[in-house]
Amino acid sequence: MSGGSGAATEPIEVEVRLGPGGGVEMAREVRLGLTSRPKELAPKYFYDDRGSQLFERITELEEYYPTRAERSILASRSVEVLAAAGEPETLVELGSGSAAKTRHLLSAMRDLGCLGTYVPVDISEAITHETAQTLVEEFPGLTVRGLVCDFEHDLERVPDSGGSRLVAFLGGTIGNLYPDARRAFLSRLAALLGPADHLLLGTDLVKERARLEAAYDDRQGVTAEFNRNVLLVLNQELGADFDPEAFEHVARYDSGEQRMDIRLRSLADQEVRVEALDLTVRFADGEEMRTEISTKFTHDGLERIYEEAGLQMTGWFTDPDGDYALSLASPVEFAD
Ligand code: SAH
Ligand code: AVI
Repeated sequence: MSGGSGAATEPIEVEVRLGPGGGVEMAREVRLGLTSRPKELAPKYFYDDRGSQLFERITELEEYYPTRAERSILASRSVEVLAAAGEPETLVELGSGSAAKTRHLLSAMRDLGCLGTYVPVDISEAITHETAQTLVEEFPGLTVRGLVCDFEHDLERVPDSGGSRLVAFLGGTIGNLYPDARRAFLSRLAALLGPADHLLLGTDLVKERARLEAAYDDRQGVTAEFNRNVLLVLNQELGADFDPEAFEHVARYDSGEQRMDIRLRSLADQEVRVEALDLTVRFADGEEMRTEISTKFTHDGLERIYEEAGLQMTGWFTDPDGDYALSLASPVEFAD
């Protein structure tokens, strides 16, 4: 192991910053969501172990093109992306999940000789440990410094291992934030980036309604199961008694807002008890509760979004069909 100072450097260190019950402010947020009109739950609550596994199944579905499209860009252009990002030594990944596509970036970093540290940041503890373990086996010499947290809450706690950083936010997860939250999040991220750092952002692009709605309402019903899983999370974490079969999955494209609007529709008049909140919630037959938005972007729209956050786009990479984009950005304050 290590010699001299005796301070061994572990290949994997993962800090966990989640309170008991899985969510930093889960009780407060869920109470607010269930007592609002219309009712709403935050998508970060999809991702317990089962939710993370269901999401992995979504990424393999015929209808769900974003993962395939993003993988094709990373498989063919990672070296170019890394060169444009100044061959960073550290790869930070927000919402890292299984990091399945991230391997293309890590392989390219290894081939370029700059691979040092990987920093996965995710709200799901099990998948983060699993990913860290798999990656150190796959990339000998790799150091992993993970953080299990709500990245909106704990962004400033992402470990800084020194050297230049590429902060990847893949999968289109930025699209799951509302515009105000997105602006605040990107501004905070911009403030954390140094002169040699870059953001690599994955975004699904605007396209025709039929493809979008099929991608979020697959024939096998995996997305419906993923959506209803949030109810099981509430049962588990907050002692609720939701019957997931009493709700149906709804996925509509809102062309005005350019986003998928994902909901659960109550199939009956029903009452649900949430023990940990000492709350009884009524659902009317047909009442819809939003569980997620998934925003779709355009090149020009994204340029404006970056600008509002103090960032500037420095690279744009799409798949051959133009379904999906990876863009590079850096803080305006360091622009020449
Ligand atoms: N990047 C992967 C996974 C995308 S799924 C891919 O492209 O396939 C979204 C991931 O973000 C999940 O792993 C989920 O656990 C994580 N996530 C969602 N909201 C989060 C939050 N608020 N804080 C931290 N992680 C979050
Ligand atoms: C994680 N996120 C980018 C996915 C998306 O496409 O918005 C989550 C998802 N929801 C339903 N299917 C996939």
